[in-house]
Amino acid sequence: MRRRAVIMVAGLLLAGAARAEEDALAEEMARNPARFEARAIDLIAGFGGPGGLRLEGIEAHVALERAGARASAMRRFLAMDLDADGSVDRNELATVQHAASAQGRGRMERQFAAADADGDAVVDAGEMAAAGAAAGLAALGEEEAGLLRAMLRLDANGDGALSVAEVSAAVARASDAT
Ligand SMILES: [Ca+2]
Ligand SMILES: [Ca+2]
Repeated sequence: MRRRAVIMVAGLLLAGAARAEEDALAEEMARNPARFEARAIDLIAGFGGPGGLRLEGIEAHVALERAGARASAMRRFLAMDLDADGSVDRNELATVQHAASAQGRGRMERQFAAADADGDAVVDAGEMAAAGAAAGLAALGEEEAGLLRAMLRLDANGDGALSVAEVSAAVARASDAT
């Protein structure tokens, strides 16, 4: 009995999440239809196959964006690892800061402090990876990823792929409605 209630609640929550995603999609479309359409068409061109954009294409886009931001963040720390032992300590930070602009010094200080999760004045390999992961999520967050995945709701003929025609039709419908 209780289990059934749990399953029902879980089902309601899932339905709620799907609705929230749908609302977010409609909102995004209404906010700036032309920009939404352009972005969707770019995604289809960049990550879609012959039939259009599938979920795998969206996931590839999300992963690529995050990997780029992750690599940039990790590269900054790797460039400070002067003795190549896989971690950055305060001495290394100070040496690198010495050669940087005043603005750069402040930024490095903030990045170092933010990455040093355990506060031991060393950014170790695990903390570098975590800083990279955080930068990836900051570049393309879960909310935005959910919105991109929700674009597949515009797949009007239900073949699992979103075409330019389907996007344009959905945007036209949304514009008519407002
Ligand atoms: Ca080092
Ligand atoms: Ca640390």
